[in-house]
Amino acid sequence: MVFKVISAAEAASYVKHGFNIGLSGFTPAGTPKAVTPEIAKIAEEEHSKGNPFQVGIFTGASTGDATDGILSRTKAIRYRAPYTTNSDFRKAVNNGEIAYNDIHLSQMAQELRYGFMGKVDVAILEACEITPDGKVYLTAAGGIAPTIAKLADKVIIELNSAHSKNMMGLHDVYEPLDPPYRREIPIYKPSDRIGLPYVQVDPKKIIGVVEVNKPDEARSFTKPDPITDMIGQNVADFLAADMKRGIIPSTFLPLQSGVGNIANAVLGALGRNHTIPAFEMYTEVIQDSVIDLIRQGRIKFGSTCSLTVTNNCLQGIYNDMDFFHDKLVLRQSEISNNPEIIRRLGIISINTAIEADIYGNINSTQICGSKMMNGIGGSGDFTRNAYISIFTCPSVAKDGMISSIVPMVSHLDHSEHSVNIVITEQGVADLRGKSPIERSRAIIENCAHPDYKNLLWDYVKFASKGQTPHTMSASLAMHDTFLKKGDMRLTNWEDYK
Ligand code: 0RQ
Repeated sequence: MVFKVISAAEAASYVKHGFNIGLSGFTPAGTPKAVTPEIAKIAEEEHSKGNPFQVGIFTGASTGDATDGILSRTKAIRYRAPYTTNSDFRKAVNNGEIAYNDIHLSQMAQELRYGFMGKVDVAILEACEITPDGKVYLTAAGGIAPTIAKLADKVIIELNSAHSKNMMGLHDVYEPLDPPYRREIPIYKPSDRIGLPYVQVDPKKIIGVVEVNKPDEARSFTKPDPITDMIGQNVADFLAADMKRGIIPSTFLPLQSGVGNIANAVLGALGRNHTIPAFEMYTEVIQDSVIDLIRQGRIKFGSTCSLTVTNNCLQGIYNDMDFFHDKLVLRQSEISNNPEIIRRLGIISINTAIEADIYGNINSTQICGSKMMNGIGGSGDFTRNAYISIFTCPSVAKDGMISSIVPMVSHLDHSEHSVNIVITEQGVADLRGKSPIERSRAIIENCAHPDYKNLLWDYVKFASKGQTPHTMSASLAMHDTFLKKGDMRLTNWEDYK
């Protein structure tokens, strides 16, 4: 190896208080795992001496405990962008200890290039191979790797032997030019390849290579339950019906699907519905369910930013790379989530809401308006540009004490102008071509839980008239009642008139 092999601790010693660190990966897939715990140790040591030590973190999306978890617990993060799912990070953000910038995933790389978030001091890339001239072959995710490698003063490589070198060739690395020189991104179908299979890093910037053998911190999802199964079934039935009446072409359109149990249930139901032909995915995250459907021939091709799969599933892909190499491509988030491509390809997007309001506005990120849950992720990139944008959620949360359908969302991520379809286990509200009042009827009638229907109808009856009827003193009364009494069902409109 022409590059110096260094320990994770030595690599971490290059990171100073106030640095901004760029990380490869997207979800725990492809995220560095050895150097960041050593940075946390330095933070602990410095803090014990009374010295400040905090860094900024730039990533593709969420990471794992070895990054967001450990660094949050040791109070080593000053600033971070974008999406995250870590509970320790969440606590620190909601306590006001970390500045969290929850931007659209497609914008992360370009906002770094534009200089909106300050300089990148060090980039840490997880690789399965590196050549003497600085060709870095990434592992299970594209993230923002080429951008941080280009912008950073110094680069650290985590060469992780837990990832097979069979990964070489799966990535398509392409960085658009910035305005005023940007051209169209020439992807015309999900399987188009437009770039290189590696990230070219200036060898002079590479501090050293840390040899690692650590699998991704993959999460396994709980099995679908009757509620997520019903949501999945409703999505599949809706799409099949739209295809039957010619709104979706008979060849079908590429799908994007978010992450989590509902997404898994939706894909399972789509796979089982044989009136829907084998389809393609143009998405940001591929979970185990997609890999199963590729093996079954129900999904023809998957373009993604990450393989957020269980370690068993990932090993299965590595072992069967002869089968998978022409059925998968890994891209950076700037390309997998690019609005231009999403609109051109006519993607059907399926994402998860925390709550939807009766007019079709969606909150995906904040509980009761102020407590951050995870972040917007790629849901905005896809929703605003989709051929059909779908949001799913159970009709109630916390054993029925919270209705996911409310008069007005307590925080807005996706507006009524972008949201086409809302689906709960109760049914489907098709909002296309409808006025706000027509939308409210469809959402309350088809999506609200029976415990909440009358409460919501009563709100509509007494709301002040207008194009989007609302009474300001009552629009958030269900949330207010939950915060005061612990159950939205106890809302009494008389108290808010
Ligand atoms: O709380 O963890 O205490 O049990 O929220 O909800 O039902 O387990 O569903 O794991 O899919 O998460 C929207 C957060 C849903 C997620 C969200 C509580 C509920 C539970 C989790 P507990 P579930 P999920 C993909 C693209 C971002 C947007 C997106 C998400 C916890 O899907 O982060 O899709 N989406 N991005 O009890 C209070 C409500 C609630 C509520 C749910 N109305 N009020 N609590 N919960 N609804 C990501 C990427 O781009 C990589």
